[in-house]
Amino acid sequence: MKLYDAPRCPYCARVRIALAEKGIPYETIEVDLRNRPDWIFELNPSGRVPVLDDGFVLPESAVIMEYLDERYSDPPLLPREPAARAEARLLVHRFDELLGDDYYAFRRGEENALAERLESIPAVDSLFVDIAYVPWVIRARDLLGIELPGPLESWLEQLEQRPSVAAEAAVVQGLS
Ligand SMILES: N[C@@H](CCC(=O)N[C@@H](CS)C(=O)NCC(=O)O)C(=O)O
Repeated sequence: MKLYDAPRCPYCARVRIALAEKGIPYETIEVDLRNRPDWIFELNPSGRVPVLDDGFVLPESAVIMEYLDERYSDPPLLPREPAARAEARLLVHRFDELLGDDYYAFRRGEENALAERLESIPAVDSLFVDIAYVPWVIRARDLLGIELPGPLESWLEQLEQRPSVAAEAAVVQGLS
């Protein structure tokens, strides 16, 4: 398995964490986001990472996470029950409006509601949702210097007990 990856990219981080949770060995091919090679557009017409190659080429972090969860079922990321699975997928589908849009507005120095968004990050019992949101929370704390609200800080501290998430926090430390 190959992952076209960029350490700075939180979408790639979703996939790194999912791969680590599942203990899947893979080869990393680092893509320079400031000088993207032409061949990345052949793999993904948008030129974006992450892209997974598992004998076929798959872009889009949330789709990759679902693929990995189906292909390697242990440990499961999505809950078992269909309703809970649907709810988890919905929260990831709504990531932009629930966090992403305001995170990037903050980063661009535009008006934003990042503080409110961080107060109300969806708290559900789903590793799938946790993995989909945690890369931005780590970066908000460690790259944007934002003091996290108490409950979110506790949530992150708990997640950082997992080697997969601790490894991602170390990647971010290496960026700053
Ligand atoms: N919807 C995509 C977004 C991926 C994405 O935006 N990746 C960024 C890096 S963090 C990228 O490749 N940006 C290059 C560009 O937008 O041209 C996903 O979930 O995988």
